[in-house]
Amino acid sequence: MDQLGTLFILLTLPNYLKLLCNNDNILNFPIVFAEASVDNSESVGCGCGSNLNRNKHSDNGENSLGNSGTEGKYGSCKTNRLIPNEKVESSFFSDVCFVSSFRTILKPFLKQRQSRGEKMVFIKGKQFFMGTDEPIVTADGESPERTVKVDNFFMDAYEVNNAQFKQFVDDTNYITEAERFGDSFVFEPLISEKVKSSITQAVAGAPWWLPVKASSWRNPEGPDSNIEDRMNHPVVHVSWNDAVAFCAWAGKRLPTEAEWEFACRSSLDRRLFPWGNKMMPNDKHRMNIWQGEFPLNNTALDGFVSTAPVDQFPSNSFGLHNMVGNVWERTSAWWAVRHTKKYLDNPKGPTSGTEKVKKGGSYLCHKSYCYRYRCAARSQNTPDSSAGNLGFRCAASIPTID
Ligand SMILES: [Ca+2]
Ligand SMILES: [Ca+2]
Repeated sequence: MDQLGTLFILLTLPNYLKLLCNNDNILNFPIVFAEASVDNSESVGCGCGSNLNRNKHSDNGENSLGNSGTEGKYGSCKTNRLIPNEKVESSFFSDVCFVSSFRTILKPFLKQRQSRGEKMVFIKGKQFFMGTDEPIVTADGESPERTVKVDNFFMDAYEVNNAQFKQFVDDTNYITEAERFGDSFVFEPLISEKVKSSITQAVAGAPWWLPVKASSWRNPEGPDSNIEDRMNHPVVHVSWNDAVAFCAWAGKRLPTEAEWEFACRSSLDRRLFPWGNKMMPNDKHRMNIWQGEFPLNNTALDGFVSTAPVDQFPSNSFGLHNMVGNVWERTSAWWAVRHTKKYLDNPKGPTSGTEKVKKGGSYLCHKSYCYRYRCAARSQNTPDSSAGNLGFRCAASIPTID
């Protein structure tokens, strides 16, 4: 593209987007304000999957769901320790708008190939309160509340689903880390008796997680399972590294933690959930988590024992679905639990670390042990770890001309 063409597109891009945002693509979602007191008295222990990290063996370079014996962060949890399994702002834009033809509009600015955009939402960045001064899982570094500003950005309306990931794999022959290592973690009740009978280990502190050979995004519960009837469910058993590869292929990137949390809160300051403080406004389920007694009895009153379609449940006011619940979502940020209270402009997080921040909780979360299906909540995994409740969605920056 010559310089004149580039200049023309640069000058007209905001108007293209404005057109999109001023027609049927605008979705004016009602914002549900719901106030309720929060009971902080219930205990929150281990088992959210932060202990499902692969173990790098320094002696032989192998990487597997091995036994590191490292002390975990919560109570008696042991990070990654396998045990014998006894049983086995811009004036051009509206605040948000859908850009269903994201790639078409932005194609001249993107280095990747044809559209894999799916539905994205333009989010007008601004200042917000990140974290909370009323932490529930203190050890996770949910506090202090700090004033943060994010730039304008795009966010996937949905978690990446199996159909999208299959398109990526078909196009690139990409092999996920779970496939290369030969195993991944699966929630025990979802595993068939036949597969379960061959497993001899479980995870210390979270014995409901089992390392299952040949489990992967194609075979979420092991070799005798498949995704044929789950193409619109979130892809799982993908590592942070896999997620980064997918987003790059799609011409996108992972969201920063600040972007993710801002998108989750969707203009509501200091609320627990994307829609307010009441978990079930009007007694209706708004997310896919666990009902019943964890881990023994999942009543699935929300309709789902495992993953739900990525467009299930109402969106938040930004038009984003399942920001909390369904599957955990990776961010680009390295994990740290201490934060400055200083104002930060578009923070990216620590410059290095060993684990990556994940947000939003999953279908396995219950208030009694993993009350992390809140916008301020956070947890972590190593970049190569994978499990049946770990997924992601992509973000994208507003294009600029170098
Ligand atoms: Ca559920
Ligand atoms: Ca989610």
